[in-house]
Amino acid sequence: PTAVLRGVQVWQGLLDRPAQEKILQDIRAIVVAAPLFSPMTPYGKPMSVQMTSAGRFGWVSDRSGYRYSETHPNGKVWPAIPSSVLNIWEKVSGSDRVPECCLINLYRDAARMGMHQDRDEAEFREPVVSVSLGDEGLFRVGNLTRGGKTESIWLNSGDVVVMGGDARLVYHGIDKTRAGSSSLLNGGGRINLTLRVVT
Ligand code: MD3
Ligand code: FE
Repeated sequence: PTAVLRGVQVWQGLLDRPAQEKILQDIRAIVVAAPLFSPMTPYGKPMSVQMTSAGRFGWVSDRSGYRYSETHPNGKVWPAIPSSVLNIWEKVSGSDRVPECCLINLYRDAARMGMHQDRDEAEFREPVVSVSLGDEGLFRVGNLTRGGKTESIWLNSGDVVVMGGDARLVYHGIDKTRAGSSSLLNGGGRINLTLRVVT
């Protein structure tokens, strides 16, 4: 990694522009089959980030809460995770397993993601791998419990982040994105992919 924040490994510039464009092309096909949606929080307010997934499981949220589901809210199974994305997992995860979910987050305008833990997966010994595409996003890493000091880093298009070991359960979020900082996405915005083992 080129940077480590509280055990979170950041591989800056891992993906060159052609690799980013290939992944984006694959993501576009996924979004046609599994349209983006704004998940409803249990409080009844939609999240500012739009989401969809690929893989055996996708992440959904509705009045009954957050959970992994084998189907999109439209009732269909999720598209497969493309090899362009699986290749990244193989390179950096150090895991013997295959990812079962590729969550796709789209940040447009003032979308952000508040500080949270990822703990809906059954196996915390497996890492989470994240891929940033498009506009820069200000990523914040905290602690194993809510509150306390935090560290931040701007994630650029092509950066890959690995959360494994003790870092797997740290609080983290995206405070904001920098509009116009990348020309990758038509219409601007930031896409983040997270690869996870769920079961
Ligand atoms: C640290 N996504 O989807 S990616 C998420 O950029 C999520 O969309 C953010 O947090 C985004 O849950 C941040 C980096 C990331 C992802 C998962 C983690 C950092 C993590 C899990 C544990 C610790
Ligand atoms: Fe997260």
